[in-house]
Amino acid sequence: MHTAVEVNFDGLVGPTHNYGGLSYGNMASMNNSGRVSSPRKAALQGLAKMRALAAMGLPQAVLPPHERPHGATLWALGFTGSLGEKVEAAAKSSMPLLANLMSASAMWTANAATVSPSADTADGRVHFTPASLTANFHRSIEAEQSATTLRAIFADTGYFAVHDPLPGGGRMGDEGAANHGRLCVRHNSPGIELFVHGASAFDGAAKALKFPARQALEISEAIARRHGLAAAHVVHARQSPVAIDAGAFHNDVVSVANGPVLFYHAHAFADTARLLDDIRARADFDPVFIEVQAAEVSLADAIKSYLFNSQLVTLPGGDMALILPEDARENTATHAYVQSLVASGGPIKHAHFFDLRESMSNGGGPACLRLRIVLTDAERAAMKGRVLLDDALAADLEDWINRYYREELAPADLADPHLAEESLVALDALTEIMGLGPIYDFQRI
Ligand code: SUG
Repeated sequence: MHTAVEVNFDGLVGPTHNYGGLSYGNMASMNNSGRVSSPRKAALQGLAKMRALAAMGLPQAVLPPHERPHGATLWALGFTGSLGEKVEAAAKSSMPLLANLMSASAMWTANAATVSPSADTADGRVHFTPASLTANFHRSIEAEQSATTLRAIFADTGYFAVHDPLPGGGRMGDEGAANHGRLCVRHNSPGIELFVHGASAFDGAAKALKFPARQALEISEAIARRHGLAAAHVVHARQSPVAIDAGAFHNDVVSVANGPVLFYHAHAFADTARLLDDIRARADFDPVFIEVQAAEVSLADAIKSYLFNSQLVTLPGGDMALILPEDARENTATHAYVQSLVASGGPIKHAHFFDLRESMSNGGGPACLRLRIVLTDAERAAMKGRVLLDDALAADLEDWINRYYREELAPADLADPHLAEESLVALDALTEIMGLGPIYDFQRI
């Protein structure tokens, strides 16, 4: 029997990281719109988390940022001339439009794709569906690059199937692994894949919401079908409308699964009792449900502190640990809860806090920054490129960040044609470091 491990693929924060106020329904993005960002700090904070998890003995990998500004979309929108000229013309036409094309939002790789491990799929390959992310324009332009990058790394079609993003107009949204979890006892045997949706695309329920329900039931069902998952191993659950309207724009803001554990807020799901029954009915192991009551941590505190946007990981010795943002330590109710949780004698025995403020200020916590990919030894060996983080790669990435990234970025700087040039020069150098070949459009023209 092959061993299989979960590899966390973190998104490297791109050189144009900024606060564009682009995500309606995401409180942090809405509240921090227009603030001055620090791309360098953001990238270094993310890298520090990757290094720390690798040092805990957890397999860690990196996904590169996307091309920003997005030249192909500038061109498609009728902006012509050199890159600098396109950026200047776009800035004159609409700064909000330019902000969309400059966003470094691809850092949140939990939204890059939904991934099913080979133990779960009919053809025994790892299946990927890059997310269409159609709920937000700045994120919808990620889909094509995510597919290209995944195909560069997971190029061996004997082991991997990287599908095209699903069609998505209207409410047929796909937000990737942020609405997907997997329960299992061992990664190399079939797990239960948990798909969470905001609403059906067609029943009108989403219209009653204040904030968008980003993931459609029909999309989750399509992914389960095309990945070849056995119906007996799939569970669909609906997000609670209350959670969406309180700011849980993705389910991973209010729940996280790892191994046999589902850790979630009492208000995360529309029908919790049914979800737990569905899991119990399918599990050939004892699932562990850790439900946090509103009296312990209110929904508002959970969303503000990102308690559930932690990474729940299994350490090499078998203990589970929560990887939390500093914000969860600063929030009194959340911190008290975490202290009681690790002391309770349950499976979660450790809590580690990381300063991820630059990403958090756009609504991206530890779990948003990583895409979990379960791989057997043979699949891991079949990956292309220098993506697995070791000390040497971490040192090269740190040098690269310090060399190319700006210390600060104000909203008006997005119109600076030099920033656009700097960004592409940096990405060109990165593909050399990561041995990925010409994955960006600008490298192929
Ligand atoms: O899609 N924020 C992202 C945050 C994604 C978090 N990911 C997960 N929960 N898995 C979003 O709302 C804000 C960008 C800005 O406003 O500049 C943004 O896109």
